[in-house]
Amino acid sequence: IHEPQSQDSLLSLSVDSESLQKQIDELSTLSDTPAPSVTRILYSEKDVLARRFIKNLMGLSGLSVREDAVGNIFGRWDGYEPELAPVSTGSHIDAIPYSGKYDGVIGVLGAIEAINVLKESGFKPKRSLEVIMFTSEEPTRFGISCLGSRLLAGSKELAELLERTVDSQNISFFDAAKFAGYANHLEDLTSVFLKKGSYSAFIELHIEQGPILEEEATSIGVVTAIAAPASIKVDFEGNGGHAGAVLMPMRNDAGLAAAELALAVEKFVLESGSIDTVGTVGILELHPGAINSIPSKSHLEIDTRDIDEKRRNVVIEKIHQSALSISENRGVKLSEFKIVNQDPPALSEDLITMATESACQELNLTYKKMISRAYHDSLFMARISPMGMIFIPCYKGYSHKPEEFAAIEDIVNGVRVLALTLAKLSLA
Ligand code: HGY
Ligand code: MN
Ligand code: MN
Ligand code: MN
Repeated sequence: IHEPQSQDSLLSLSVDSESLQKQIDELSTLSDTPAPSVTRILYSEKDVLARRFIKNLMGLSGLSVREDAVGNIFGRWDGYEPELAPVSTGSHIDAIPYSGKYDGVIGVLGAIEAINVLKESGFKPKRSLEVIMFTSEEPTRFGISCLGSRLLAGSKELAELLERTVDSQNISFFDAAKFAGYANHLEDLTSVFLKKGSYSAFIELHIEQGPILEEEATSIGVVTAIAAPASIKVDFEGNGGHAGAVLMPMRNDAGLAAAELALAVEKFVLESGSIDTVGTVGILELHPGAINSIPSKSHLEIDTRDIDEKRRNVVIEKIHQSALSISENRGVKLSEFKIVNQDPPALSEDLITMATESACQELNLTYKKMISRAYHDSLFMARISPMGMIFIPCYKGYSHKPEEFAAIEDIVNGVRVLALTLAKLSLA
């Protein structure tokens, strides 16, 4: 039997901040856009190189590495009671176009470093510890957010959808996955599904992607809930035509239909009655995209979220009604109105938030409970495991843009809280 381990040896152990910063900087160079931006798209060449980088670090930390059919990567440290459900932690390394180098990365590199800290302190895990690098948290390539964690959480509809999904270059999901070396079991994506109870706990370290911790000079955010995200794809079609020759009363301009709907999205979220309702039209494409040709097609992608699911669904319904009436009034065809995802929020597990809070207290770090307005793989891991998240401050709350920044001292605080929390959960 193992004598209760002194956790105070953990309190002292220092994170190797130098090598962690170097890893963050090196990983950021695996990008399709020039520094300081990072662009790393699912199954791209740079993504494959980044995956190799992560697997190598997992190996160097003595983790046994496995990958599933879609490229979720698992690095495991066996506990002395390996038959118990492990404790897991992790995040993503894919990056949307022209974004930053900390979103997701902190929760993967930081998790591996947390394992290093625990090993060096002589800690012996009872429950195995598993670091997970999730495939494609960002929706960039195939329009589906949290693709890897949705599958892990057992989404049958996603498994079916991926069989007929292509990206904007008409490359199928399966061909893209094969390019990245994930060729086996693609015919049966249900092999990715994890059973409920596969983990006793899942906890994710992530930058806040908001300004509160920095503004309040608080070191750690203990996340209590993750907001409910939804995304909608809309296509309008009109007759198009010559920008000079077609008189205004004869037009059914698909571009103006899109513009009207975009402003309607803003109106509906502002009138929701809560500051917590948000809406964004992040993609708005006009066809043919020539200055002197009336847009004959428009394609919008709408992201709307709220911490209150019902309030968010009211906004979605209003957007749908508005798309129909715009189509009617402007004589344009609403050729597509597709709700891509309409997810419920997720609540963190008390067991995990309490372990995190006591870790902060023992490490003498200030912390505050807060919600996450951004979604994360944790939103889906919560469907199969008790979930928790640890936030660290980031510069002015910037994220999804090259100015994203987290100070190494804050990253080190996050890694130490993660390490101590993992230790507590592993011995639970
Ligand atoms: O969009 C999000 O909330 C996440 O950062 N991908
Ligand atoms: Mn992101
Ligand atoms: Mn993220
Ligand atoms: Mn479309």
